[in-house]
Amino acid sequence: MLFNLTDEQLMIQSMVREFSRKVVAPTASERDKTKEFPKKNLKQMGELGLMGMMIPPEYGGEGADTISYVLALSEIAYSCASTAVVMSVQNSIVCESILKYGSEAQKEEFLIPLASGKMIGAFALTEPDAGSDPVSQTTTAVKDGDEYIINGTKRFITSGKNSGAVIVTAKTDESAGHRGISAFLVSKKTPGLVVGHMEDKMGLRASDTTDLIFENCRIPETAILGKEGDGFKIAMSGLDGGRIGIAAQSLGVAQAAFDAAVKYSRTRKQFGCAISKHQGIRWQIADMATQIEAARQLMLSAAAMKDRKEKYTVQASMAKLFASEMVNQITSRAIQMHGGYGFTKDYDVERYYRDARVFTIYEGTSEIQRIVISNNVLKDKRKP
Ligand code: COS
Repeated sequence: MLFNLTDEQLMIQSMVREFSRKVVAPTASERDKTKEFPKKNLKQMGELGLMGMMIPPEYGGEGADTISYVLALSEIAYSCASTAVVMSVQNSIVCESILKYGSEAQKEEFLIPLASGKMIGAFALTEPDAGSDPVSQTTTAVKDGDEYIINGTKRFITSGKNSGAVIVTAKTDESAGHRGISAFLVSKKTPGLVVGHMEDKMGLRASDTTDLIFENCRIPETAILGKEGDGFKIAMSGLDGGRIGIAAQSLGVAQAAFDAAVKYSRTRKQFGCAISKHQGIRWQIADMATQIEAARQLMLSAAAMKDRKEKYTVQASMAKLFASEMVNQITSRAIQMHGGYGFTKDYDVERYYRDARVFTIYEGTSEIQRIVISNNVLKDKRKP
């Protein structure tokens, strides 16, 4: 499929590119060292309409399409992957799930501040012993009159500390498999909900990743998202959109690493000429450019399918699988092209390499994407 981006999509891409390079990039390396959450940048991104891009204006968003969103997200990831992951979780799995499944009251209370960037959102599915297999989660939500009582621990929650609201999944019926999981939209101020251990990660260091602990956390029954038993479906459909976002993050970081490597190859001289004159380097540049372009097309294709309201689960998995594996190769090659300098903190490629590592892991590992894709090809579900 040939993508002719519309004037509006190109305008959004160029506006975000300018903002990202001028405002987000200059402090990214420092943030990586200090682990300071990019609050100021995110506030400005909210003002630019980047925190609820696909949400209609009546709920505080921009009403943009998915293609515009992935273009914008790639541009933010180009400068700072930590900032991009917060934008990604907020736009797709948080805002879109509330838009799709939330009540009017939930939209009023949470979607409007989230989509306009006044509040940060989190999504809590993973647990210490339930990652790739979310059906094995043990967090429970027990009905008590017109309330639910939630107990359990969620792990690796992006924006766990800095969020104002969280979508949490919990079992409302422990004997019903995936149909016994429900989702709830919970204010972080709720008594019984505490932020636990904060991870010390190799990359995405300015994005906070924490445990969220629910201890007899009482929420009103109106906090449910959708209806009882909808939680697994809400998570899976949210992850479909989220996975296109990981492809966009991968693309942004890959492009940044590639641009840095090309620039370096033109200035670094060995054996009497710029290393870009050596065939070994030229072939690497050609392969890297081709891999990036292939990932871009997969990402745009999945986004276009979502915009056309077609079923895009498999294409989202393909885009995520290919782009996240691609960026790990590109960032590694970019370091190799920088030689010893690439191994130092003086060059950004070292940060890109660390940031990219999680892309083949979060929102479904590469192995999970292969399960989704092969199930679809074989029309036959695998044995776990
Ligand atoms: N959108 C909406 N519903 C979906 C869906 C999707 N993409 N994928 C599955 N479902 C629904 C199915 O329709 C089915 O519902 P019914 O039984 O009501 O028909 C149900 O979910 C179960 O589907 P299925 O049996 O295909 O799911 P599996 O248990 O075989 O496997 C995988 C699902 C492995 C793909 C899933 O567990 C998964 O994605 N795991 C990774 C989780 C993950 O990404 N974790 C990281 C979280 S970071 S927030």
